[in-house]
Order: sequence, then C-alpha cells, then structure tokens
Amino acid sequence: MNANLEQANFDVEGEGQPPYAPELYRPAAEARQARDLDSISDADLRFYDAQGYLSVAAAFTPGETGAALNGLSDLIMGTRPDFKGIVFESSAREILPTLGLEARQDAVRKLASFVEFDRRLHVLAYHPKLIAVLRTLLGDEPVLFQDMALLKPPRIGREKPWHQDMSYFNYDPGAKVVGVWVALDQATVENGCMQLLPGRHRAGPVIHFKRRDWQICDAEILGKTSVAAPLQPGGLLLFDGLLPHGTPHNASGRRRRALQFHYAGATTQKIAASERMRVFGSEGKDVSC
Ligand SMILES: O=C(O)CCC(=O)C(=O)O
Repeated sequence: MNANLEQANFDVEGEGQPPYAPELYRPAAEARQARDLDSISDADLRFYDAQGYLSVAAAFTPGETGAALNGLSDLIMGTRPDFKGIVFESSAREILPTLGLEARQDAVRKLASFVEFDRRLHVLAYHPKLIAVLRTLLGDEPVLFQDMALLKPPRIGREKPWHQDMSYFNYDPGAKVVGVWVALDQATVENGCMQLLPGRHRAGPVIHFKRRDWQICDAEILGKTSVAAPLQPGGLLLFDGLLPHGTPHNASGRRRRALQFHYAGATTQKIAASERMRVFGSEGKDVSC
C-alpha cells in the first residue's frame, strides 16, 4: 500500500447500488447555451428564470480549465496530505491498495471542500466574470457555500439519480440558490453529462426518498421531457437549486471530470435540517416510491 493510502484520507461510496431503468436518461433535446460569460443577454436571464438553467459554452479559458484540472489531479495524487476530502468508487475497493498514484485518478468518485486547498481551483470558484453573473441571478452578493467535484471514471463512474439540490441544503426551499457545474473534460450523454427537467423548479420542492441515493422517485421522472447539457471543457451549467437533475453512469472509456459550486445570497437565512426534512423527506407522509 502506498503512503497516501495508509493515511486513510479517503472514503468509498456506492456499495451494491442497484441498476436503474435506462429510460430515466433519454433526453429529448440539448440545453440552451450562451456563448460565454460576457455575452449572457437579458433573453438568457429570462430563460434562466423560466426554465431554471442556462448553459455557457466557453466560460473559462483553456488555460484556466487546464490549470484547474492539474489542481484536482495534484490533490488526488496527495500533494496536500492535510486534504481529507477524497471519496473512491466502491467498485475499485479491492484493487485500491494495488493502484499506483496515477491509476488512482480513475478510481475517484468525488472530492469535496477543496477550493481552499488549491489556488487553481479557487480561481474558478471566485472568477470575477462568474461572480458577476451570479450577482445578477441571485440579486445579492454571492457566497460560495459548497464545492464538490464528481469525477465519473471511465466504465465505473456511477449514476447520480434525479434530485433537487435544495433537498441537501439547510436553506429555505424558496431561497435563491444557484448551482454551477463546470466541465473539465468533454461531457456527453454517453459519459454522463448533466440532464435536467426544464421549468420544473417552478413546481417547488419534490419529496425525496433514500433509494439508489437521496433522490426523487423514478416514477416521478419517467415520461417527463428532459434535456441534456453536453459541454466542452471550460463550459458550465448554471442551474436553480430546485431544478430536478441527474446523470447516468459513465458507459464510455472517457473520463468525465467536473466541478460543482453552490452559491446563495449573502443575506439568505439558514433553516434547521429538521425543517428541510419536513419539506423534502418522505417520513410520516404516507407516500411510497
Ligand atoms: O456531476 C454529476 O454527475 C452530478 C452532480 C450532482 O447533480 C450533484 O452532486 O448534485
């Protein structure tokens, strides 16, 4: 076992996850895209308001995107032993101790809370052009309250079932929260790009269940019209905290590495976890999935 694995600065996830119906991920169309962060128009902002999302084709330069990717790889390689936020795919558990540092790249499920550990990742999360767009969408000063990277390694990268991000956050469900999903590799339907239910943020909170993950019941999703948000590296997706979204497993031989940041307005009030569960939880509501 190599030195970094001995430090046990990691966890594994995804033990025995059951299969899912492929029909859950059959997008009818592709997401609307603005060209870059400078060219988001009033019509794009109205679209975001109505549909709950907007994709931006070239948000970051190849230099910024490549640097962020190097930052992520360095954290996986253990350059910051004080960074404890790595979660491996459980399907790699058996072989994990035998993996060299480079091979570990393709066994990682996610990283969390990394922006303070790497300047190159910090740069994207606080990019002035992004913050300016978020200020407009939130109508308030944006505060980053969560940073995460879901990596979906080739072949073994698992599904992230359909959910609303607000079901995870202790904010009033009606508060404005914006998710920013940044593609570091090309993201396609085949390797697990984001899929969305346009406009469904307006229907408000949906009850979540613990099934393959903390998720919306599959029956609620099947038959609804979804769109896919394929992106080139450096592209991003802005999406409302109440917009249902999910990603299929990575069926391809290509990596699908992405960052995800969440921002709320500086004046947004927190709520108790019990209050969030009263809204999003299925407990005691006589509902089944
Ligand atoms: O990156 C993904 O595959 C999905 C990310 C996501 O939806 C989430 O973590 O809330």
